[in-house]
Order: sequence, then C-alpha cells, then structure tokens
Amino acid sequence: SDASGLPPIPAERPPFFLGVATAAPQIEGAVAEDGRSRSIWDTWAAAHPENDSPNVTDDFYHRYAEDIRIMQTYGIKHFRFSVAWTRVIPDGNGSTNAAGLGFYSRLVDALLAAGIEPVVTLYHWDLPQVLQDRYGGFLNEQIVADFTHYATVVFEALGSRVTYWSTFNEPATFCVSGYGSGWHAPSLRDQQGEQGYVWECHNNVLRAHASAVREFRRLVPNGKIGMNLAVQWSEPRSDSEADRAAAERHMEFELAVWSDPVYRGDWPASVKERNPRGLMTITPELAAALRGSFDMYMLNFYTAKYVYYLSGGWGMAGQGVIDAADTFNATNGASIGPETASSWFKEVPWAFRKQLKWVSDRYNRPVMWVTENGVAVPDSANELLPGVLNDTYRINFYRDYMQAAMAAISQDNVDIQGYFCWSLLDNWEWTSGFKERFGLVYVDYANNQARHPKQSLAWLSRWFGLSSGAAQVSTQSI
Ligand code: PNW
Repeated sequence: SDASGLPPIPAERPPFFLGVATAAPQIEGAVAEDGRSRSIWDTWAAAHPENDSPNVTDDFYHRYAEDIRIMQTYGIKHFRFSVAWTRVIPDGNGSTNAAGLGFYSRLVDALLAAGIEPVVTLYHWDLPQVLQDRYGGFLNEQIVADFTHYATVVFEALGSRVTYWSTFNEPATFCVSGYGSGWHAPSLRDQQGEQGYVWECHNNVLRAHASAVREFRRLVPNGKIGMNLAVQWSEPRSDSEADRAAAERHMEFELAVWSDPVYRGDWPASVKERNPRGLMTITPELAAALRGSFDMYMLNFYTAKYVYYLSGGWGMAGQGVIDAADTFNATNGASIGPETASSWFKEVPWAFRKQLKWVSDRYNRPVMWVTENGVAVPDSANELLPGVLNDTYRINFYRDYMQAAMAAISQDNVDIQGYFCWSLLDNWEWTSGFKERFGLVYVDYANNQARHPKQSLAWLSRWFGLSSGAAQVSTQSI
C-alpha cells in the first residue's frame, strides 16, 4: 500500500466509464410528500416493523444537491437513479402529478448543470399499491397499458434532456421474489406449484417493455434504452456432462429467458421443452416489437453458485422448476468464494469474467453496461465504526471485479463501455434494512443522514483518473 495505507492503484486504467447507481425506494424517503402515493414496498415495510423503514432513508428527495456535489468532487459523470411511479402518477393510471414529476425534472437539471449524465430506470420494484389492489399488478395484462402510459409521461417530460434509459430493473427478481416465493413485495406466492404467477409476470413485463420502447423510439429518437438484468453465474459443480448441462440450463432459465426473446425472438429451447402448462407464447407481433429493444445489454452482477444435475428431482432455477439445483458449496464442502455481509453473496470475480463472456458470445457481442456491481462489507472484515470509512475490503473487491471485466475486454473480446457501482450511498437495502451498507458514501442515520465519503470512492476516482486524489477522504470518526 502507498502512504495513505490504501491498496496501490493498478498501473492499467479501466477502459470503461465509472458510474454510480441508486434506486428511488432505497434513497428518496419523503414518502408522503408532494402527492406521492404508497408503493408495494411501503406496504411491505409497514407489515415488517422489525425491519428498518424506507420512510426517510437517505432523504435524497431533499439532499440531492449535496449528493451531486459529492459526485462532482470525485469526478463521477454517470448517475443511475430510478423514477418513482407513485410520484408521477399516484393513482397508477390516472392523471399526472406535476409536483412529483417536477422533482425529477429539477434533479435532471441539477445533474446536467454539474456535467453528470442522468441514466434513468423507470421501474425499480416500487409498484403503486393501488395497481396491486385494483387488478393484481404484474399478474394482469392491464399493467402493459398502464406502464406504457407512465413511461410515456416520463419520456415526454425528460426525453429532451435524458439520453440513457432502462424500462425495468431486474424483472427476474421482482417476478420470482414478488410473485413466486413471496419474499419480496407484494408477497404473493405461486398457488399452482408451477410458478404460474411468475410466468404471468414475465409475459407482462416483456409486453410492457416492448410497448414502452415503441413509444420511446417515437418520443426520444436519439435516446438509448434497455432493461437491467441480474444473474448469478452458474458454475457446474463437477465436470460431468450432466452437471455442465444443468448449469447451462440454469443460466438459460435465469437470464436467457429474458434476453433471448429480445435478441433471438424466442425463449431458449431448454425453457420451451419444459414449458409449464403452455404459459409461454411469443407471438410474431411480440417478437417483432422486442427485436432491437435493447440498445445495450445492461447487466447487474454480484455472485455465483455451483449447479448440479438433480436426478429425477425438481429444483428452482430462476423462474423455472427444473432438474437442476444450486449450492454455494463444492462437493468437498468448500465455499464458492469468500463471504460478504449478504448471505446470498460470495465474492467471485473469476465468475464475473465468465458471465460477461457468456452474454457477449450468446448475443454476438452487444455493447454492454454493467449497471450494478458492489458489496456490503462483512463484520469479519473488521471495518466497523469508526473505521468504516477506511473500506479497503471494498477497494479490493472493486479492483478484482473491475480487473475481471478488463480481462473480459482484452482477452474475451467483450465490449464493456460503462460500469456502475452499487451504490453511491448506503441505503435501505430492502429486506435487510440498513444492516447491509453498499455505499461508496457512508450515511449516518443517527445524525441527520450526514454523508461521509468512504476511501473506496476516492480510490476509484483516482484509478479512473477522475480526480487527482485532491478529493481528500475525511479522517474524522463517525
Ligand atoms: C440488486 N442476484 O438486487 C438490486 O437491484 C438493488 O436494488 C439491491 O440493493 C442490490 O442488488 C444489492 O442487493 C439483486 O441474483 C438481485 O445475485 C439479484 C441478485 C443480486 C442483486
């Protein structure tokens, strides 16, 4: 390490831009302000009072100017945030709420004035509760028209100032966890044992995406759009043909089930073979509408698991019930990677490189953006308060994952142009509340949401050549 005590800056600088990512329900707070209605996650939080609350969280709604100054100080030029449907159209499909929309308009203006490119996600899991109550949310095809209307309102308001967009963040997560396992809002469980709800959600998300992109091409002709897809790499647990095929099938059920319809006009063969109750149909019209609807492949990546063939059995894979199962442990018991603060997340930079190549090869080398990657530091890393700002664990994590992406570019012919850290700020981490801190900036919830940039932000800024390191890291204890 250098004089600062931090890991040395690698000689080679990453060839992609550095951005930071956030999501409305995790940072905004101000849940009852300016006409915002309740989202399904507000309902979830109210039903889980033991979990921390998103009601205030980072208070980004009032403090965004300060957060923009932090990004400016460290030379960050791409900011990914999401728009809350509940602010823009509180009744879900009724009239536009000018006050709610005005917040995003001011935010975009402030970002542009600071030289920061806004990257807008339209839906990061915060469905208006009224739409869940009215017709079952993503289980009802009415969501296609309502999402398209909402998207159109936002395209019209921000499209002349915002170039980069995503329709949905991680539909696999909200369809499987929201309508399959019940672990996420709106806490529904599939009733038929065949993930029927999840497939209905899946179908409706693809239709809503296609329909919104059609409006986007008309309203924002020079814009770029996609969808943020998340996957965990599937590493075969053994070299056997059965395990390798199971791992491939697992990845097709998790990831290709979303992007094959866009790039290939159909679901993967492995998925069609196991088509539960004929739930999946892609009409020629839908295939045509999906074609070309990703201007870049936006991947959220964190972790991996071992996959093995489950002889005669049925395991869960993505949204399918298939003859494969997954585990963090090899047959000899060894973990697939070091622990992090999140139970679902082991550190696997080698798997990131494989995943990037898998996507690039399958879809004929699309432009790729990594739209989320990051880590919450485990207690065992011994970086508890006040040393939490001195997050060498996170620095090493980003160095290793980014170098894996650099290897994918230089050795595997992958075209990665941007890389967004999850997240700019510590935030409300869904079912984990404030216990897992993914931020490059520490948020002191006990002291008026005060912001304290962590060492990782300064270190990344220096590695990417975005600030001289003049952006000094605070040494105060908090
Ligand atoms: C993301 N996986 O979810 C979400 O987009 C963020 O809102 C969240 O805060 C962040 O991860 C950290 O948890 C994930 O399959 C969904 O590995 C799925 C996976 C990872 C993250």
